[in-house]
Amino acid sequence: MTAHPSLVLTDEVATALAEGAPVVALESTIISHGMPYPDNVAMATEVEGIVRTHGAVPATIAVLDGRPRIGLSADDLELLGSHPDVSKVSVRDLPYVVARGTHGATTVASTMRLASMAGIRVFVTGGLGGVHRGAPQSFDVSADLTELGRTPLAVVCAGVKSILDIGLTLETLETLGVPVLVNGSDEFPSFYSRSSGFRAPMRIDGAEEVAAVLRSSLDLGLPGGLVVAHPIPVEDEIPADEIGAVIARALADMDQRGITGKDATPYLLGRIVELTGGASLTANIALVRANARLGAEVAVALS
Ligand code: PSU
Ligand code: MN
Repeated sequence: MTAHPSLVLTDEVATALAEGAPVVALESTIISHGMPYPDNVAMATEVEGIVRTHGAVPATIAVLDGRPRIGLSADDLELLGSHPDVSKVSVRDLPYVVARGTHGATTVASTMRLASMAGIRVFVTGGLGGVHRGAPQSFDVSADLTELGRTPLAVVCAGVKSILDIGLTLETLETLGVPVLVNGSDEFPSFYSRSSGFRAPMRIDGAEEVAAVLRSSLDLGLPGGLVVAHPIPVEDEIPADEIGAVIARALADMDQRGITGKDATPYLLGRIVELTGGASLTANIALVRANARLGAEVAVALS
């Protein structure tokens, strides 16, 4: 397929896609609103390197000066990590930032959409958005889930954080017709921890098996994507009870400050880093590294 004409691709990404070479999409909200500077820029740069080392071309996605960009330079990553006026852009925000010519960091949902418009089939991130705790009252359900139901792309992540309601998130993914694969484990992971108390909806072992499921989904003409949950490496894990107490505190602080809507996830991520004295950031970076490697292997297996 040819990329949508509104997208701006780097030569490297355009060539790789034209040749059917492996390409891995990466999101930018994790850079601008998910981690502090300068660790965020270092992480983004390192992750691109890991994707390359494992044989694929990285395509970090963002909107810069109103233009949806597929593949970024080192200067672009620096801007996304440090510029104060980069808004968090989910699918509903895309037309607004494009029309106004401003900068936007793309979430899982909008990155999926733009990647798919470019012809990319594999996407690596840290954690997925989902159904927030208290959603039966607040209706706060991430557009990441809706997008997974309608955009055909494999999303490699470390599961969902227990800042969310993991059970309701898995139920919603089932309703939306999204396969949830867990790599190498019978339990769905909860980002910082390999355990969550929820069984893996479907288990696979290795990149070849992920690629086979993705190919089958595409062959069947199913509209949606796949969640590929990759548990954090054992040596980087934070025990569930330890991080659970921190998350409870962060959620209470958020309620007390009256933070809701699109500001909820960035606030919680930042507060957890503060409350753990940076330990959560170390774990977060470690799991993204592991995901980058698996994602590159999936893209290679697919090509
Ligand atoms: N969860 C994380 N790290 C993140 C995000 C979620 O552990 O960086 C980001 C992703 O970009 C995700 C977005 O798509 O937050 C979800 O935001 P919301 O809950 O507002 O949909
Ligand atoms: Mn939300």
